Amino acid sequence: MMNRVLIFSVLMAALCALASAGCPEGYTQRDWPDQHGNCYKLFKNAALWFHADHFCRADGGWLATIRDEGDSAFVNSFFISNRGYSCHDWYWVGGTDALNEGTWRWQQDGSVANYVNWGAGEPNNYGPGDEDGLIVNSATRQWNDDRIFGTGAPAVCFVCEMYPTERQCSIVS
Ligand SMILES: [Ca+2]
Ligand SMILES: [Ca+2]
Repeated sequence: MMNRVLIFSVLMAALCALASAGCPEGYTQRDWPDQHGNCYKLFKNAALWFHADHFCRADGGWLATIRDEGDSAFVNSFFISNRGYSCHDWYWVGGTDALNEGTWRWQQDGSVANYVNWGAGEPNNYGPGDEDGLIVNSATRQWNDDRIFGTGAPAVCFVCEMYPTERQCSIVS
């Protein structure tokens, strides 16, 4: 009898945890277990990388991370299917080499980008200032480094990412 009660409690707790994972309004949850079912939102506002990074942080997340081919495909199709008429072909994600020129890291956790998908000749840190923000061409999924603020910095749509929310879940016994 005790065992049954215990098993029931564990089962309910597990169901409760599953049911309570979710995303804040405006965010879409990715199919678990891909990136732990993280939440994504496309901001259809043209912004500099610098500002885009700030908006994602303000929401409790980060500019999207692309750790592998699966992330690249997911984030790109998420962008394409949600962009409507507001966004152009390019969007910002969370890679930057602002800290150390040439070393690309993710804003999510500062980890070095091992998977990369640079377009031909990129990253080139082109121009008088640094190009330290990671911008993606949705037509090819390939990357370019571009300016994060200042003269010539592009303003484009951007994708924010965050962990699923854990809501309070009480079991009445
Ligand atoms: Ca750079
Ligand atoms: Ca470049």
